[in-house]
Amino acid sequence: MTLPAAPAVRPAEPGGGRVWQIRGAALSLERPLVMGILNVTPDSFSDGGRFAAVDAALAQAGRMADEGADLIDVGGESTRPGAPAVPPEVQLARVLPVLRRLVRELAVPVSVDTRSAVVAEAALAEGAAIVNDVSALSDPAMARVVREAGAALVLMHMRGTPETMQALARYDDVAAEVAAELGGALCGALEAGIDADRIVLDPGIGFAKTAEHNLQLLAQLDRLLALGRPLLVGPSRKAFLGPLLGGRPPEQRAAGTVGACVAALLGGARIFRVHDVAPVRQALDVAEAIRRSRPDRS
Ligand code: HH2
Repeated sequence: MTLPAAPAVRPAEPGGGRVWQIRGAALSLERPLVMGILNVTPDSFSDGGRFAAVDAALAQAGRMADEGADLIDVGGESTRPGAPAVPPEVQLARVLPVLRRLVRELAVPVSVDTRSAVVAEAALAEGAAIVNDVSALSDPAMARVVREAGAALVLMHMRGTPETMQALARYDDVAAEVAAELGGALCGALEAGIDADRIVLDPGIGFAKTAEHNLQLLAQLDRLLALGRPLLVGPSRKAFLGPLLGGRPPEQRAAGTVGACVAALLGGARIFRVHDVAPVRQALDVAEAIRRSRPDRS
């Protein structure tokens, strides 16, 4: 298989000196950022149905902000393996009432987790600052919507769709292939006129990956850092943790999630999308202080 060449951009430093330009603000990456997950869905794999009512969603977002979340990621479509696509109008009915109040009532930037340009455009009109697109611009209108709003963009790696992706989890060298495919998505976003400093990249833990692929990716984040953009990771409560934790169900995987986040931080990730904000916040702050204390840290 011939892989497209990675774009010629400066490697991102895992540590200081970098900012992520989001809509209306520049987020410093000096300190690791925690993105709290707010799924307003009936069927998400670990919290489906818990925050579908607006008041419950607002309360959960407030809790996550109090616990140290820097961002809140709102989504109205589960993307767990096998999940069917949710029509934009259904996503909008779930997301907009929550997003409107979040933007007014919380001093934390909000991102919208969607593959649909229609949903992204409406969410941005209500004040969202970031589009988190797990399909890395599969909707041909998405790049224009992001660019015109001056929004930030998360480009995540996946193959196929959530319905088809697990059959596509075949790699000779997962880190090289994910880097090449994400590099292609990054080039597409840049060519569409989205500023590089608004874009972060995500290996897509659990998306068209086996458990072994997820571990290999988390162990080789430096190969994705070579693309020159900050890295976001989303290992939170995911299935690959289960066998490592004696088969614990998703809601009992917070400590395992902490382990994955700390390993990813030491590998160069700077943004962490998680359900369990308090323990991840504490762990990252301590791990970062230790990382910064290395005498050889450049
Ligand atoms: N994972 C999920 C959803 N969105 N976005 C990014 N950038 N990275 C991820 O790893 C990621 C994501 C899936 O997790 P979750 O939202 O908890 O579950 P569900 O898709 O079932 O709602």
